[in-house]
Amino acid sequence: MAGERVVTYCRICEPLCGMVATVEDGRLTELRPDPDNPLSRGYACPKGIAMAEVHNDPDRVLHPLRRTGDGSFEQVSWDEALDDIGNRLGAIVNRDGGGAVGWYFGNPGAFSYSHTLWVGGFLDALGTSHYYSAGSQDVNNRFAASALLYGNPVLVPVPDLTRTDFLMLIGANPLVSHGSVLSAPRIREQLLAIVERGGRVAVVDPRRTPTAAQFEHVPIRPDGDAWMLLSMLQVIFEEGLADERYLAEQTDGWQELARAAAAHPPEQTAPRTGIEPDVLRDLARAIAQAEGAAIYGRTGSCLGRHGTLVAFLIDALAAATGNLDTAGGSVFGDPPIALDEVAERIGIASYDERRSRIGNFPDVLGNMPASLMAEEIETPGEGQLRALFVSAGNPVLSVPDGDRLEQALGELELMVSIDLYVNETNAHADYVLPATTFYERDDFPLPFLAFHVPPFVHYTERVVEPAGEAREEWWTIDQIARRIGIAPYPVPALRLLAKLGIRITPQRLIDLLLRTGPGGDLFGLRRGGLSIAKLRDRHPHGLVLADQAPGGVLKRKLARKRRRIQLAPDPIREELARLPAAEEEDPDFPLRLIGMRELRSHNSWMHNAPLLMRGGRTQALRVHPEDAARLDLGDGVAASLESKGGAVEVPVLVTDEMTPGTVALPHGWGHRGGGWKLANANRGVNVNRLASSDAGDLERLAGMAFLNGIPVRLSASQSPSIRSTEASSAGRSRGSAAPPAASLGSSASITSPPSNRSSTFGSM
Ligand SMILES: Nc1nc2c(c(=O)[nH]1)N[C@H]1C(S)=C(S)[C@@H](COP(=O)(O)OP(=O)(O)OC[C@H]3O[C@@H](n4cnc5c(=O)[nH]c(N)nc54)[C@H](O)[C@@H]3O)O[C@H]1N2
Ligand SMILES: Nc1nc2c(c(=O)[nH]1)N[C@H]1C(S)=C(S)[C@@H](COP(=O)(O)OP(=O)(O)OC[C@H]3O[C@@H](n4cnc5c(=O)[nH]c(N)nc54)[C@H](O)[C@@H]3O)O[C@H]1N2
Ligand code: SF4
Ligand SMILES: [Mo]
Repeated sequence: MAGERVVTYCRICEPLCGMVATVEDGRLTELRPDPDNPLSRGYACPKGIAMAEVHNDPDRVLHPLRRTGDGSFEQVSWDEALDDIGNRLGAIVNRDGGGAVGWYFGNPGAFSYSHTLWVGGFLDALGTSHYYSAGSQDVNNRFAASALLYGNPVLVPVPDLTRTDFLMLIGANPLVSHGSVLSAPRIREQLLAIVERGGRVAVVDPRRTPTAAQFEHVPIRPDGDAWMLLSMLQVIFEEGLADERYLAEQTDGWQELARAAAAHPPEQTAPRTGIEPDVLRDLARAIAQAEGAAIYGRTGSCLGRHGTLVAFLIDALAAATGNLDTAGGSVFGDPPIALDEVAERIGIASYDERRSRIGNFPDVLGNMPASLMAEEIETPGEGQLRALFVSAGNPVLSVPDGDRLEQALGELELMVSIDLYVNETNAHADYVLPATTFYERDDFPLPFLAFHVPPFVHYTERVVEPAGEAREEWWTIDQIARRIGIAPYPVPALRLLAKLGIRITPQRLIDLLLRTGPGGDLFGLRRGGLSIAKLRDRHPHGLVLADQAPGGVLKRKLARKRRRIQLAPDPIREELARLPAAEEEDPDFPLRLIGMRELRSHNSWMHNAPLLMRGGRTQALRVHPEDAARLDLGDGVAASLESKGGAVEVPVLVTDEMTPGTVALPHGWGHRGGGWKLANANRGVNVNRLASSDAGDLERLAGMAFLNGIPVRLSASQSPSIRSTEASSAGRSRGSAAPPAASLGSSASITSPPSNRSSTFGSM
């Protein structure tokens, strides 16, 4: 194969698989899995391979764009764009203060340490609370729970996959998502290994997902997780299975938690969870009796009405059974940069230190609920949101009630986006500024360091120079900051130094953090310690730091602060008191809508890659055969799906992988109008039109959007506008027409997976 091979890693999702890029004449022409990456060992999924098409996409934005009077965009120079943005932003800040400026930071941003650090610094320097991200649609409840349990939102446990005997997955589908808040390449193999060594993997999910089909499926009613966990605790305390020594030594408030759980025996919660009491008792006993049991919740456990309580109860169950911070249980990473300590020192490890102007929600890591953005723009008064930046995000599709947000965006005085594409959101921006892809920037997996089991670090230089006039986000942020006279640094001391003319780059900052961290070389004082240069020069494939996750990390960290695990903090007590005894039924909306992810989609942004769109695939609503028969809906039939807030028309896919009464529709579709032509040609619908952005509908403790378990009704569509053939091709394409998962053996070719059954296809 011609061209230079450059070793790097993928940054689409959290396993961060090793990649080898082929570079010809300065162009990235091909991506292949890196056989020498010690964790991913030659594995990459179809999205990772297709990233070459995103990178070279003719629809990609490569020059600064300015919106014209008729709503289209024209190319302008960087100076022209930055000067005008600086002037307009400066005028808003002078008039209303920094608190009128906001930022929505999307999911791909989190994969870039420089982007993450400079956005935080920019907003801190402005002194604004309008910081929004994908977190309130994803994981902020998990951070809030950690703040309540451990006093630090960034201390998040991960399942000790290599040693656990019992893994309970709650609302996670890692065979498709590849794992999240957990960086574990080849996760399917890791899960299979648990079973092979005599352990169990139970998957609590309303849908028989590929992960559930492969292991033990425990179907649950949407949003029943809090009741399920309370019942498991009830069984554990009632049957004397609790590890009282662990509880007495390391926790406060466990008796109170036990009393709260006592009110929820499995028989009582069965109507709410849909789980047979015997099944739940068996699960609870198995966890208590396993040598090491790990309980792991992901988005399906986060996006109901009680996400923070659920995340809290997951760790409480681990603590009650002595499985927290111990081998084979839920463990805490101990990476070479102690992110929890750094975050504490520079003041970003915050929870409930500020409240949102609308709805009085607590901040989580400085983030406010993104569902509130529209209302923050619409509502006059002190702190009204007047200028909004959106980087690496598409909230019109990803946040509840995109229609309302879209309207509100039109009321802003200034909107600026930094992105690879003109998407459904930044189509409303005054400027769209071209970002580099991750292959055009250096990276270090700062936010994911503690989520690797075993601990692992990796550094990569950029693989190719930025295409066109694309620039890294931190550079763009720095340029705008200079024009309004601020320094966008995440550390207050650095902002002071900037006043003396001393400026720093993210590359310098990350090296400083690494070298002075627990694994650092202390600038030569610690032999064998790490620096960025050392990682780059000696460990291009990444470096495994230990065979196993260390145990006892939490104990050590809490001891230093003279703190214990809090099992009955006030906000949780109040939340428990608020838990309704029964589900609120509305006969007008008898079904429950949940989300799902697809192997060949990545939220909203990979529908323009031809490799991923092959086979005429489109979005479809999964409906159980019983519900379909009752409603007289067949495969491919167009249906109207309505919630109290909105309606969409979708083709139906009848499948017994659903539980009766529950329907599933993927998010990230509903493309129109932006610059991505192939995506627009396969548009689908925006499921989040059915979700509510009202403050009263958000989860109280972290402002989580309510996206799983939305009450809906379904009927045959009256409109002939949906082509029914699309739906049936959506069903068929899962097995046959999809691109193969890549695996690199001795030859550099992509081989087809051994099986094309939908339960195993391409997920590892
Ligand atoms: N291919 C692909 N991979 C991805 C992404 C993608 O879009 N495509 N997105 C990435 C991102 S941003 C993230 S955050 C991760 C998410 O990673 P995961 O959370 O593992 O991904 P999901 O497939 O959404 O899994 C959530 C599961 O929860 C179930 N569920 C829904 N409601 C409930 C409920 O009330 N209770 C329970 N117990 N389960 C419920 C759903 O059926 C679904 O199977 O995936 C990442 N990886
Ligand atoms: N109903 C429902 N809604 C959901 C979810 C769900 O499960 N159900 N999941 C939620 C979750 S977990 C998430 S994470 C969110 C995602 O929501 P968002 O983060 O708002 O949206 P994405 O679809 O990830 O869009 C990312 C944008 O970033 C751009 N981009 C990609 N790489 C880069 C880069 O390196 N730099 C820059 N500047 N731009 C880049 C892409 O072109 C795209 O426009 O969706 C949430 N919404
Ligand atoms: S699973 Fe796929 S998208 Fe995720 S990091 Fe690996 S190759 Fe990239
Ligand atoms: Mo996410």
